Amino acid sequence: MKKLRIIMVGALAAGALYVVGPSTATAAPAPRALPAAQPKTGPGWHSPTPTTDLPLRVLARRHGLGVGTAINVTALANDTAYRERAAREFSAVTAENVMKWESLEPTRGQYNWGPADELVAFAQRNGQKIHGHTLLWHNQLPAWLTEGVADGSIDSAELRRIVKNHITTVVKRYRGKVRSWDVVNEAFTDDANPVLRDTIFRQHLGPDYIADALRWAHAADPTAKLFLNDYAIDGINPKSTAYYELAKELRKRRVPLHGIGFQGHLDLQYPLPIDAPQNLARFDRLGLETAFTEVDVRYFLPTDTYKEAGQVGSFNTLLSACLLTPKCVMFTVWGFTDKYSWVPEWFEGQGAATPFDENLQPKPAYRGLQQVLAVASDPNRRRGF
Ligand code: 9MR
Repeated sequence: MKKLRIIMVGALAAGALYVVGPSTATAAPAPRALPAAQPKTGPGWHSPTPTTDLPLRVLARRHGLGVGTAINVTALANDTAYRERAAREFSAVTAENVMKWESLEPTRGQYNWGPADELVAFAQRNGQKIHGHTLLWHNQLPAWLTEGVADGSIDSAELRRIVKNHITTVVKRYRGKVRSWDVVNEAFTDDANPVLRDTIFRQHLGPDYIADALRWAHAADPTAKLFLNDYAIDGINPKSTAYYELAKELRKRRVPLHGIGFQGHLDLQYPLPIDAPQNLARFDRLGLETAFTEVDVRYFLPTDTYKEAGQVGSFNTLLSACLLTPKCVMFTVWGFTDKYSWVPEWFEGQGAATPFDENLQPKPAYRGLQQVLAVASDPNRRRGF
């Protein structure tokens, strides 16, 4: 206590010296004239409150940015408040599960298009673009495929035909409807020296399977933007650098790769990827689109004000990184309400990771996104400073 008091007295004294110092030593310089007040009307002026409380899709429009959400198709069918909020807030949607291989082709040769078609119809009714997720992923593959490969009844040549056929069939069905596809999802390992994951695709189609998949998808819909998508690549780290090197090589070989998806699954117990703008910039310089594709910010419950503030800052960091990147086209959250988030099921004790609570009411994280969209000038097209 005594020690603390001494420090405080010292600090006060230092402060007093600092304040008194300059005026006794030399005359204070005359303040520079303030610029004339900016007019509070006309283009570029956004008065704070009334125009900030607008749906995200409206606020994002002047940036040319899509704001998206993953959609739970069961909730879409059964929950009116969910459906209305999804339509009102977002200009892009991603299927949380129903466009994955296991869901589209549960039995070999028998496609189950129903749920995916419902999502496409919903998006079209509401003027939303669709980000297709995902053509090739080592998870949520149909059992007939993984078992067939494991027991040798599907050999490498056949797997190649099956994969080509899957990509072609799915991309063609949604040609002109899906704006962009995650062609390969989570292709790299997580360790200090990331390499291509040892999936059935890597094993049986060879290391160039990503280029092949991109070419097959491009042939099926030449207008779709083709992405690679992964988690833990939001900042600069060995894994994002592995993507950077791969992207550079694919571009050099003129393989049709058009974008990189940064999932943005953040967790408050880990460092915030504050260098996301620098990371996205290097992909941007390769001529690629970028997007945050699955943003959520989880933490250990219960909620407190520290965590809430951390969550606001985390969402805003990623959104700002996107706005700072000329070709960052989309900012998508992985579910917009805690009511249906994947987080509590997968991480024990964690949750509250989305911008709306379980009653679909806006949380501070949502207000933060609104404010960043409202306040940000577009650094590439509209900054008039
Ligand atoms: O949110 C999805 C969850 O409902 C599924 O059970 C899970 C199965 O692996 O996949 C979740 O979505 C994942 C996405 O497809 C790819 N990136 C990570 C997402 C969260 O796990």
